[in-house]
Amino acid sequence: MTDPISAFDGVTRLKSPGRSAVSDNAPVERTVAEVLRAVRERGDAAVRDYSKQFDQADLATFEVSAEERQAALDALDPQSRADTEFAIDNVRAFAEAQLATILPLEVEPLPGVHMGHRVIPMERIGAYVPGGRYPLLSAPVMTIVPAKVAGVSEVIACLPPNAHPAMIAGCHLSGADRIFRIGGAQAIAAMAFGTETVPRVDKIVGPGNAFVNEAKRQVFGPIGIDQLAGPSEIFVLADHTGDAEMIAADMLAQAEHDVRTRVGLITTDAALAEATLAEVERQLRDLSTAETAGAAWRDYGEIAVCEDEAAMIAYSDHIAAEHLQIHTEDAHGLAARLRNYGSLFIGELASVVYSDKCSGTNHTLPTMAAGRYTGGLWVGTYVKIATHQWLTPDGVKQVAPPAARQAATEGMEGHRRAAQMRLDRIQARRT
Ligand code: HSO
Ligand code: ZN
Repeated sequence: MTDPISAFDGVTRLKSPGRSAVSDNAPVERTVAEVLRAVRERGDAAVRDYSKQFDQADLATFEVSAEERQAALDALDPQSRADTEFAIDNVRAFAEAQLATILPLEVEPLPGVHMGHRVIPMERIGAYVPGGRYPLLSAPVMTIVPAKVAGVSEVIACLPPNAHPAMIAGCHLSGADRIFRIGGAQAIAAMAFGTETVPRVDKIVGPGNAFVNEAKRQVFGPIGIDQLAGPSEIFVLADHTGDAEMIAADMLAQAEHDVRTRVGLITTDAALAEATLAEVERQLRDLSTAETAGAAWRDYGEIAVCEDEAAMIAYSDHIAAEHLQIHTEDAHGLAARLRNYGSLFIGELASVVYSDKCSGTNHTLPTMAAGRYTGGLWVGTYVKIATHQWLTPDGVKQVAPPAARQAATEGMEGHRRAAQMRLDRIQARRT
């Protein structure tokens, strides 16, 4: 994990983050291990107990019925429904275009040795839809729609029992096959192990609170997970052309998510740094979510002034921010030189908030420097690239001798025999 407070070459800070996001996870680990064990052993009964204990919910059935889906849809005002459908259409169109780039392969790299891969959708996935501070209507869209585009046979959605009804409508419109009112670690446990009512899934996706995250980490192995989601992050790279008002607005937009949101400006322009610092304070004065956004800004906000563009790039690649905006004269030129980020927003017209809601790229993205090794959720999250091969006698003649020799060297007699046997048969047939 990157230490946000440490020094970095060519970078001076006008404002440093007050804290580093590292916290002691041991109590969460213990609670989650206990929840997982109980759900594995007692199924629905344990899910029911934890729903009472953690979510104050005493539900006769977990699954959302067809009538309840309809009621949630009816309760959604027409404009919200149209806006959700707009987001669904855009996320679907981009996922379809991306799927078209994931191609099957058949090659013959050695004469007679044929190999390739197939693109196989997963059978059943579980989308965790968080409750959280705000009912994020785009959250189910981002996890469910690309799964359907990928060709997943069954998409299960779990959301906390007290989630806003609009979230049920969002799951339904996105195409969830089954929806369950189960939240927290018990939801992850139910989907990972299966219970009397919740089927076991192959992979669990979607962000959640610390308990959800830890539960995903603990079930990983036999069950796939997308990634471990941390608090949201936004960084802006800007030069003298940057607009302090816009930059402050984009930073505060993400800061209102959570008091641990990490926001920052990295700039080559000291005057812009000063102006943005003042602008954040000015905008916080009348932002209705200033309590959260202001706390995030105080604790995790930063403004870094870089001696040149190279230092700006190096520092940005070090952070690997979840969302990275570029507000410079040649934004496309700078974009091409960056390596680590979750998703990139090129030029000041491309605000993160558009992709948060509806423009079409996925908003479930790597945080806590995971952008160094992965991109965000996408249609490829829901398919497997699985290899295969087939050989002709000519192919066997090429690979059998080296395989048999290697096995002999290693003392693996069983391997040597199996390798040699086919060659012997082919040669026997010839004579
Ligand atoms: N920024 C969040 C997504 C979101 N924001 C949805 C608002 N609505 C995750 O990256
Ligand atoms: Zn957001």
